[in-house]
Amino acid sequence: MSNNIDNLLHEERRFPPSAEFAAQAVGQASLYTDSKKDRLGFWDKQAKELLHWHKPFTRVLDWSDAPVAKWFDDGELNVAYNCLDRHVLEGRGDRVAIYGEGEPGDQRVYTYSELTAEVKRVANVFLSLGVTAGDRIAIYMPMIPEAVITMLASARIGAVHTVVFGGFSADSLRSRIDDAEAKLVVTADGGWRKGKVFPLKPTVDAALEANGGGSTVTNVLVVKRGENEVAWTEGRDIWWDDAKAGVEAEHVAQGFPAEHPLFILYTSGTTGKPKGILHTTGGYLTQAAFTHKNIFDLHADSDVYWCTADVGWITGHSYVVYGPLANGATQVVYEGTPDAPHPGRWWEIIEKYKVSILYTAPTAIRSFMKLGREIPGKFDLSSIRVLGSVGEPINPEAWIWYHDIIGGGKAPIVDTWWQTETGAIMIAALPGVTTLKPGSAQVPIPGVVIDIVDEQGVPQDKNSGGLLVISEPWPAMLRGIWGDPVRFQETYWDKFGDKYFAGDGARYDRDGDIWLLGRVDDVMNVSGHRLSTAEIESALVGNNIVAEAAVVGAADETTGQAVVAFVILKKSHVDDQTPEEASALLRKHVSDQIGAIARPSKVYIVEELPKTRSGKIMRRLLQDVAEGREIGDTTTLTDTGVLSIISAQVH
Ligand code: 6R9
Repeated sequence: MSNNIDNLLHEERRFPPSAEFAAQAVGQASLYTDSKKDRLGFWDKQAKELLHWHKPFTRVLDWSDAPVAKWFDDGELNVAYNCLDRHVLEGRGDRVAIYGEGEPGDQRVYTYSELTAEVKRVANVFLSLGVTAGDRIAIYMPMIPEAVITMLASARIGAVHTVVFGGFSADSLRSRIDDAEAKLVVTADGGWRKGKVFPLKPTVDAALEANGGGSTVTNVLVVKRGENEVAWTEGRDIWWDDAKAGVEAEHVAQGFPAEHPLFILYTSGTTGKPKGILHTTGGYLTQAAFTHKNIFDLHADSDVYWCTADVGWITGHSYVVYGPLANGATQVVYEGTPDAPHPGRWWEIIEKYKVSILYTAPTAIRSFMKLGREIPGKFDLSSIRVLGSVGEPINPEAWIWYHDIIGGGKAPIVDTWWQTETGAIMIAALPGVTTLKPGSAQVPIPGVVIDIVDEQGVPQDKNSGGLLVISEPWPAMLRGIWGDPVRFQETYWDKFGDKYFAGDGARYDRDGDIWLLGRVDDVMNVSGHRLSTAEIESALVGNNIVAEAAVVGAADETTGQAVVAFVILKKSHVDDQTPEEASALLRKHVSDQIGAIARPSKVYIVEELPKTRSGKIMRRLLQDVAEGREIGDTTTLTDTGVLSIISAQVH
């Protein structure tokens, strides 16, 4: 990435907002001036304007327990009430909340009234299963309306959900269930993907049978979706429809303290074990709603919004569920993949629902670019007026294509930088105010303070780069790593004391706009999803034939980075198979262990790995090899011959 930065900073194209767009924009420049004048006063005002409080707060921020922040902590609210009931009570019950589009083309529409009734019913089901405030619910579902309903029903009763992406393996699911000590699992028989039903319930069964069976889970609630055959454990498994039958759609939402936990979401870190990122309610919902409304210029009574993320990722939490519904938006929830049953599927959906705001990832945009502009060209995309990007830096070529081909040459693109840990967008343009630069995420949102510092923590100025830090607590910030306060402190706070270390490199251009340069730690970004090298390495060495493994992310045209592994086989197993066979077997092994998303694009069987004198694998050099670059500084290597042997094998 860093090699490209000089080119990037020569990107001279500029896209100021049109006068028309600026005039109607929700977010005006005064947001910046107001928040600079009085940052906490600004968030106080947003929290009061955007949310309903069962009990008003009197304190905005308490940072005395740093690095665990408390926002609005003497106030009480109910997240589901904010996303549902109040819209109905204020006369918006007939507005569509969700256009649920199944991959095969089936459609289910929920108005705010219908969604509210359904969430109340499911909340009652949870209560009848003995789930109460503070209990954890694991969610392993396809992208269907029931996933959203489950999350909201959990929030409604003060339970804590942990959504596990439906592509993760039984082992990954089990380790998350165990870490969170989940009482209930909500899943589906299966869901639709690429024209086929992919089973989910069997994976839940396998997860719960692992480790000798005993787990914290007492019930599994199963939505019927794929109609695939499933095994049944009497007494534990319950069909969603049976559980709901005869259950009242009446449930009075109670207020919970603003620091009551809302969800845990697992994300990759620099060591093997995923981190359970903990988010709470009041501050999180304030910033999710604020950013959703202002960054996407939401006019809730006329826009149709579509965020293509799965609820298994943070983007699906903040910008499919909580932000849009808190703002009373109308949105599309699509189950399937972009190319099923035909490569124009997304554009067909935009035409069908007249989507006006689209939020997606650069990896998707690049794969559409490869297929050519003729495909979107067949559909009417004239409803589009705002485009968003998230997950990784968007390269200027993809930006321009997105702008011209999808946005009709006029829709502003907001490139939004944030993380699972930040909970909501942190760096982005305001589309009615900011002059856009393709490739730059641009400026901190109003009310957020970001710096780029050098290794010593010294803030950098225009035209220079370093490490991205967040210098002041923000409302949607993580409140910790579930069950591991020491790791929370070490990962984010030890490096710079009172500033949050994000793990990303960044640079200011001459105007002071921010350009993100990718991760500086051992975390890869594959198709906008974070994967840790350590996690995949530990899956590889978990295979009987493997002695040692090193994993790197290598630049990839479509996915941003691709997983590339270098593996040493155990002497006793070297002759069991050809290197090609070993490579195929290990790719499948990683996919089975972690999920298809982590499957290495290449596994090279090697005899040695480059190591420092202290025995550390030099992944940086392997990355040079994988990317076909000239190999960097090797002076700390024990044996430089190793690299030329590996290089010869790779190219
Ligand atoms: C929301 C999300 C976070 C990491 C983050 C950074 C990268 C996300 C980006 C971006 C450049 C953007 N990232 N958005 N890099 N420009 N607009 O993606 O959360 O899955 O936790 O990943 O993704 O490296 O640190 P998460």
